[in-house]
Amino acid sequence: MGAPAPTEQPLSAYQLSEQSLERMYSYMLLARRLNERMMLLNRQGTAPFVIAGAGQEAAQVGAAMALQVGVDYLAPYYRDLAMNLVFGMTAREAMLNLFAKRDDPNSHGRQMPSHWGLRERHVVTQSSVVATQLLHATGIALAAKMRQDPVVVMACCGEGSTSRGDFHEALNFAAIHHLPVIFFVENNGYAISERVEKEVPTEHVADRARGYGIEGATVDGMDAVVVYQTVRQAVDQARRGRGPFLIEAKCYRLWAHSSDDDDSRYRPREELAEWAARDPIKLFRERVQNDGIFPAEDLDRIEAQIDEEVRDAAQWAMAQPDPEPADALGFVYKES
Ligand SMILES: Cc1ncc(C[n+]2csc(CCOP(=O)(O)OP(=O)(O)O)c2C)c(N)n1
Ligand SMILES: [Mg+2]
Repeated sequence: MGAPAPTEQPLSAYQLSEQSLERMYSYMLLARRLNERMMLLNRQGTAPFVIAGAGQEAAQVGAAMALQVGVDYLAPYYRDLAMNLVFGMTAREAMLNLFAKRDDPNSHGRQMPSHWGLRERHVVTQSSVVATQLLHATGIALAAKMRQDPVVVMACCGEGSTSRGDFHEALNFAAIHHLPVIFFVENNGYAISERVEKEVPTEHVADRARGYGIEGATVDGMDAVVVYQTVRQAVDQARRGRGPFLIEAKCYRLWAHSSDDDDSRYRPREELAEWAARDPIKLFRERVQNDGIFPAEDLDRIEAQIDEEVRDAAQWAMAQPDPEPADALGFVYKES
């Protein structure tokens, strides 16, 4: 799969405030720096397992910023660290999750790292079985519709997960009942070592929307602003009762599948280099600078603050307590 051609539109053509653009950059960079630090800790033997979203930050931040935090629901998948940051997760909490610490707000150390979920922030808990969250999201959207709550649910997965029955059942049900769900597929080209051509028979994942009579769109997932614009429109429609939308963000997994994978055994280095040249964070920085929105010094300042935040988060989280053995059955079932 080749990298899509970037858009030539200046940022001033979009209706995004400077503050929103700064938030976009900060969330993307924070996610990347957290992932880099996590991988380092893994290689040092301190963190057991890392599954990162490097290369998918623009897709994740653009999509999550189109939702109303505090109102809408997020059913993320494991790579969606950046989405969780937009929904309020802090760097320290992300590190507590990595180390499976007692105070990890996601599962208090019960789940694997990157299995998100926090009721107060409307982030739906997930299992390791890919695509199950799409059905949960559809159920939440049904409840919202029955209660007449103006809630939109964002259900995320990778393109490989769209081959599972759950994906098709979720789209079918959501389409029939006009439910407010955005199915957001982060097409990063691979399902572990399997290339997209062996996962999906159509050119685009979004082509599948037609089979369910719903709208679909394929967007450049390396461009946070384009993703935001597309998702925003779909969210507004869904909130007005127009039903579900399937959005495919074409991005790329810049790292191996996980800290336990060796991608050099199956992925051509030239392909990786082609996509790495379109690193979404590098592109965004160049764009806001070239369009005269932020001077380099402002961006350097943001970067320095984030580096400090990540260093602090890792050190602090490592020193936090592990779960108590006596508490092993806690946080599994609802306790009144
Ligand atoms: C039902 C199921 N089958 C297989 C797996 C093992 N598995 C974990 S991640 C993954 C790849 C999923 O690929 P994709 O949906 O494209 O997401 P990506 O990891 O590329 O972001 C697989 C096969 C699983 N977790 N669940
Ligand atoms: Mg994939």
